[in-house]
Amino acid sequence: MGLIKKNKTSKINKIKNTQVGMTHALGMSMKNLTSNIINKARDLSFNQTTNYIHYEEAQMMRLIKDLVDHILQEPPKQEVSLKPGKPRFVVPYNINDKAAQYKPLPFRDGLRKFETGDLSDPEVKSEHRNQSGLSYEKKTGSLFVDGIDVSDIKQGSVGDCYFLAALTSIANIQPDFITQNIRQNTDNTYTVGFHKISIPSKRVLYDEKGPYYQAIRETAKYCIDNELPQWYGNNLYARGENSGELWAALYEKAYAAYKGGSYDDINGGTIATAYFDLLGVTSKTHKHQGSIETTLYNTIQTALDNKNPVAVGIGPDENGAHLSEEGLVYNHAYSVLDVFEQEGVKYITLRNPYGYQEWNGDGADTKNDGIFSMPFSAYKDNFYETTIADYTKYDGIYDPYAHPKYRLN
Ligand SMILES: [Ca+2]
Ligand SMILES: [Ca+2]
Ligand SMILES: [Ca+2]
Repeated sequence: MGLIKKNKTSKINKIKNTQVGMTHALGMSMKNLTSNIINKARDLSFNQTTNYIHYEEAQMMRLIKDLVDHILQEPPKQEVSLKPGKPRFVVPYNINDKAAQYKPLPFRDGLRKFETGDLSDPEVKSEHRNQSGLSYEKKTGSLFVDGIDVSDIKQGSVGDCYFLAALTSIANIQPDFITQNIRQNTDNTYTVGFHKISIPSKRVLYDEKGPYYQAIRETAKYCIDNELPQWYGNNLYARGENSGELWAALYEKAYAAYKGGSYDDINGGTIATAYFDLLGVTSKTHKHQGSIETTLYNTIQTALDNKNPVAVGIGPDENGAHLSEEGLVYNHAYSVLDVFEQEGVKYITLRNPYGYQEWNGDGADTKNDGIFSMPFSAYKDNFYETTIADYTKYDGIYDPYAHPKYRLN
């Protein structure tokens, strides 16, 4: 048994003050719990004769244990300072958690390596550097106008169709991902989240195939301002249908910062790389040559039903032509928006990231907004391979087979 004399209110107050001080340090959510504990301690056993509170140590210990457990569950409120060279963040991605499969990767407070102020603006493409009419200017507008849709993204004068086609396919199917991975900061800068694979330790691991390094996925956030390369007053690179909507151009600018600090660094790439950089997941590519039409159609339909983004690439023309006779752009990437059947014919709906220049064969429409449908058989024949961001299988963090360059044999 322990004793607290109740009429010595100063002692109660002292406890209270200590608790309040602790509450302040730990955050408001602790307040109720600590005052509950104080009240419970008071009510435990007030002895009218002795004017003392008699309390069972076991009871007090339980209360204190509850408090300690609660403290331990509380995430740290202060920012985490991280040593360079140490892994910043390992995402324990549970592939069996169906709900998690479609969740965007959220910003994690406390991981601000790339948020300590504005990064320098990426250099424009080398071919643009000495051209007149070009300037880097603050672009006023809103991050989002009328929500997110595919027309918010139009490719400019850099060859990042693979990135913008991937981004468009995400905007089409998972618009919440976009809103959660780009945000405006209070100082009018913007932060965009990407993903990286790195090797946190040179410790060699072994499996049945031999030695490998463990590769992990990290989140990497890039802070940029609203200065964008302008060409006589218009965005030189990505822009939206509405010139006052900034998110696509800012996403692209942050991607240039992430890929090396120049728009040259994003000039050319693969859809699968873009999906990894954007979503942190591996992709599956389906070569069209030799594939079975129905199987490919069903695979794409299933992917879209499961909200897995899909994009497609078309190879270069043998003779170096820019456009096919039916209006497809060679050496280009398109977003896959939908598949459907009409009167027994299978179709696919695509979008050219240019925001114009459409297929003019069977199924063509008259609105030149870059979105068009074509028979699936023509899709299979004209395009080279379909890439599906693979949420449902494996995200590639810990699997050395998904990242063969980390194998040591
Ligand atoms: Ca700047
Ligand atoms: Ca919009
Ligand atoms: Ca159209």
